[in-house]
Amino acid sequence: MSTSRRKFIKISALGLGGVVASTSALNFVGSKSYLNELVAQNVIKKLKKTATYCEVCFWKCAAWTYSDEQGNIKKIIGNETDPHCYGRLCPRGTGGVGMYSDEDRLKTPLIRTIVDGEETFKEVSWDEALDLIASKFKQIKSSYGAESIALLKHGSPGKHLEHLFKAFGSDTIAEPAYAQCRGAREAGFALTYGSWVGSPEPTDIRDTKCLVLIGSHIGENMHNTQVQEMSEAIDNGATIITVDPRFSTAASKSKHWLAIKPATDIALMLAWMNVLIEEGLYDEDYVKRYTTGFNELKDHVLNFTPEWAYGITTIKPEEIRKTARAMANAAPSVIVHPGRHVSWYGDDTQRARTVAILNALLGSWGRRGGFYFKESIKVPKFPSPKYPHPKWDWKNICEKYPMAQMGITTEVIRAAIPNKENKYPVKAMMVAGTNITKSIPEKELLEKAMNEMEFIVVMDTMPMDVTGYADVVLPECTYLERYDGIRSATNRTPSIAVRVPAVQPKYNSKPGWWVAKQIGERLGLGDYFNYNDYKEVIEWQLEQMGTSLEEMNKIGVKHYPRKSGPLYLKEGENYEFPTESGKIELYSKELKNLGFDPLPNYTKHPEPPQGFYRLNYGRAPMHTFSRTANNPNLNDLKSENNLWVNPKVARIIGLRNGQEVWLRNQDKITSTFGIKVRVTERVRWDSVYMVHGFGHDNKKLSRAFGKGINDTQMISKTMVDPIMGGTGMRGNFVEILTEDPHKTLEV
Ligand SMILES: Nc1nc2c(c(=O)[nH]1)N[C@H]1C(S)=C(S)[C@@H](COP(=O)(O)OP(=O)(O)OC[C@H]3O[C@@H](n4cnc5c(=O)[nH]c(N)nc54)[C@H](O)[C@@H]3O)O[C@H]1N2
Ligand SMILES: Nc1nc2c(c(=O)[nH]1)N[C@H]1C(S)=C(S)[C@@H](COP(=O)(O)OP(=O)(O)OC[C@H]3O[C@@H](n4cnc5c(=O)[nH]c(N)nc54)[C@H](O)[C@@H]3O)O[C@H]1N2
Ligand code: SF4
Ligand SMILES: [Mo]
Repeated sequence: MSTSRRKFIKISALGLGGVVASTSALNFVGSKSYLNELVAQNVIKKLKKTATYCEVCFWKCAAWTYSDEQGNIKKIIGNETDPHCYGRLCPRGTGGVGMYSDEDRLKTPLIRTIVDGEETFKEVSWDEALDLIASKFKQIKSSYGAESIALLKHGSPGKHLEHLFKAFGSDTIAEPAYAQCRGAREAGFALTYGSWVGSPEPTDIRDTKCLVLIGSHIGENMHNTQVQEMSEAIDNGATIITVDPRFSTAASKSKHWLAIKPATDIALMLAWMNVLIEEGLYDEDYVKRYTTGFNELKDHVLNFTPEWAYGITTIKPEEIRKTARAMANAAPSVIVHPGRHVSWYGDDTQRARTVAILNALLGSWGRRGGFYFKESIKVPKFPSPKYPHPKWDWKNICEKYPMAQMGITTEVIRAAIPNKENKYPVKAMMVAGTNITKSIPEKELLEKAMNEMEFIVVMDTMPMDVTGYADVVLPECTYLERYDGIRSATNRTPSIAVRVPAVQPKYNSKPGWWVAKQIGERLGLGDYFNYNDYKEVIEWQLEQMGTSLEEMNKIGVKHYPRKSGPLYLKEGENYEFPTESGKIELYSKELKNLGFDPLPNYTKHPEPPQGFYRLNYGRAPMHTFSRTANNPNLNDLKSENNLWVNPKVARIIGLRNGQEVWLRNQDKITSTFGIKVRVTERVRWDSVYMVHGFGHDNKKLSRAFGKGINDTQMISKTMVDPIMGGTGMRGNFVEILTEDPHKTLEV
């Protein structure tokens, strides 16, 4: 097969008619005051109120959608009783209505076709699209096995498709929210405590006396309750210590900002351990009772003094000692936050281990103001036949990485590239709710794999970049227009929330559950989809859980009592951790047996060559990854990203605030678009910074097209975590170009 079989098609090739929707800016004065305003104006009484949970990010805040008699969504407001939001949505959740009203949405199914020798998409009926998918799936199953069809997914639609795939016989499933996000953290904590941190993180921020943020930029990272609890903790006098090479929003609220040299965090943490142990500040009783390997750790960190770390991290020894003492002072009500997007430098599981060990020395796991013991309630599974047993699955593809506990997207994608040694070839793929062209770096790998695959289906709400690879594009309706699975919250106490459609699906879009059922039936898997409407599934489950859809429509969130015991350890309690030793494993025999360092070590990472700067990226409060860049309400608040540049660098290169520049990375990849400079002391002189998710190159995204630079385009070099296969993305270096490189080329 020729490698250029599949031409990348931009949906702009189509003349889809657009319905003009309101783009008026929403008033982001905070949900509660807005609610009061509506109540005062007597508006709210006339509006219909529907229960939902937010899908703008994966914190899944429970909310109320208010719509009028004509079916227009007027407002989305947080559910007061929800432990994920305490009645307040973040700006993105409030602006979620823009996902519904965006006139650039995918409107009808599309099939790749050839017109006058040119590949393009044609609009088709659902039947035509679904029939094609089913016949291709059957054909690929008979040639290679169902295992050869992979699913890449994120969010609610993924759950429905996962059911379809497992019923069909494929567990070749992965998501960027693992290997490109929090996978290394989960591996590091699982190795130490025997369990994942999980989402939402069981950090008892509300009651903490000291919160240590290591590259966790809460405040820009808008994970709702963490932001709210952090602000409460600050009001209550908690000490905030932020370790970040950039003066983040969190750093601006901190007593101590440690402007660490990028990629040196493990050295800082080893020095903190050294101080805690040498000065006898660690929780001796906790360590004795609950941990194993303390003596090995003590010997290990003996020489990692603050003076040693100073030379590596650029943080003064006195500052290291002062902050270590501040943590010990607050202990056990102290949290060294595990972070979330931790795929940074390739030694990320070891960095997560360092964080985990520090918390153990401080005795914060299972303590008030540290980490609480979380609990959730199990949602009963709707009756359905057993899944067949696949001959191989994602685990086989990822076997090179012993601690991979979920599918690694990059490995699953690589498996599509023919290779004699590859016993587990991927031949087709379905992508749902994930924009892999922006969330997975290594464009070359992606393009090669996409070209090789025999069939690709993309289900999205928007004509995102990833649709360009598809043979079939399916328009899912937004979360405001559909039922989805019951959200079971893992929190201080268990609770559930439901998602009920507030309005009918716009255009010719359909819910993900419906798509899964339709494909399933065409594949002869009707028994797995024994309902006409997903509503029936929820109704059945709710009944098992002692409630009903009627009740849930009134309350949105239902709370259940805790059953697993207290939130924290009792004084002197004997507690068995789910590790092999039953203890917190400071020294990891498991890692040792696998041939890795049983105790974390600092390793030096490459530094930017002369004239280059380390590319740093992060979040903006009003956007989620690449998914909201075109959202009319959120685009109104921030339509492009900026390049943060230190004044010293600006002076050397001669840059002004607001000047447009382009970037070229160490592999000579030049940014497609330009970006405006923001000269600021808030970033170190050795790095530049931008918000992830901008620089869209599909014209069909009318508001987002060409706005800012796509950080992923500049990440061509990755550093893979040998323990769990995560994609370290922070080892790329860029030079700043003041002339438009594309213009120069044309001359
Ligand atoms: N360069 C770089 N890469 C990164 C990151 C970074 O900061 N920089 N962050 C990493 C992290 S932490 C994560 S978790 C991942 C996230 O990566 P992704 O999971 O790819 O996240 P999004 O960019 O939000 O892509 C979501 C896609 O789902 C679509 N979508 C939204 N709502 C729905 C829906 O209801 N149904 C369907 N079918 N589709 C929907 C959106 O239009 C979009 O195309 O990216 C990782 N990759
Ligand atoms: N508004 C908004 N909030 C979100 C999201 C979103 O898209 N939008 N996405 C959510 C998701 S899925 C995730 S995973 C989280 C991600 O958010 P977090 O886990 O909080 O953070 P990261 O993206 O890893 O890191 C960003 C911070 O790390 C700093 N940093 C860079 N290099 C280093 C280093 O070497 N050492 C240290 N100590 N710091 C460094 C950067 O300056 C930046 O402040 O955000 C979540 N919250
Ligand atoms: S944190 Fe914001 S975007 Fe995420 S679920 Fe909650 S309201 Fe929605
Ligand atoms: Mo993430």
